[in-house]
Amino acid sequence: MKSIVILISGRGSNMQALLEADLPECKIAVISNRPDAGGLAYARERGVATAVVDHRDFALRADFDAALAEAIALHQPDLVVLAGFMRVLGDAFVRRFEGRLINIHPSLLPAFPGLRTHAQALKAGVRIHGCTVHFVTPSLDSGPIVIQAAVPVHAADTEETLAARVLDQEHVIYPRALRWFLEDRLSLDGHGRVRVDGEISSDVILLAPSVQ
Ligand code: NHR
Ligand code: GAR
Repeated sequence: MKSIVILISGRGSNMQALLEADLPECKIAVISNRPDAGGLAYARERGVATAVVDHRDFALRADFDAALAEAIALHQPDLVVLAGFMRVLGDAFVRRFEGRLINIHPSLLPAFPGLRTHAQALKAGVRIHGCTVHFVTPSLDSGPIVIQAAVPVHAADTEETLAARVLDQEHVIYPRALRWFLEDRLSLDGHGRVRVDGEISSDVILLAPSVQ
């Protein structure tokens, strides 16, 4: 059976969506870098193994990364899933798990990498925003893309209303990406792109604003 480790830093709604999705059977553990992460309580209630590696216990990022890597390795995971994990990971960590490390980012990458993505989108005036599941590489928010979902940006949107619309789609696409992984349908094509076996091509054109 495949083993998955989910890394969280806070609320953990993406982790919750993954735990609630009816995925093929797998072993799941949850690790947080914050002892007070809301998602930990939910995972414990469901009987999921949890651990905390508090980044504030380490003066050096490399030492935190090493301790986190050890805590993860105990589970011998086939995949490490960043779900609202808020610490940038160093090259050594990423290389150790490269090819089996994925993240969900709240923008349509390569637009708006980094933090405060919804504020960035509103400032840029884009009409379409969204979220991206990607493999993690040492270079932040720029690894091979697995799946994206788009949402319209409304004139009256605030960071909060836009974030909520994007988050709903995160909860749709992250379980889908994990299902593809568990069904062995994901591979890299050698040019830094992801292949999804059995993918159905779509000829739907999305437009926003959706006026005639
Ligand atoms: N690490 C690598 N090497 N590559 C990626 O693509 C990564 C990563 C670590 C996390 C998630 C990410 C996102 O989806 C992610 C992708 C945190 C920051 C950040 O600047 C940036 C991007 C992401 C997560 N964090 C601050 C830091 O100093 C701390 C912010 C905080 O604690 O609130 O690490 O956008
Ligand atoms: C999600 O929107 C996720 O995409 C984002 O933080 C939120 C976490 O919510 N991640 C990042 O911004 C990474 N830098 P959650 O804890 O409820 O899943």
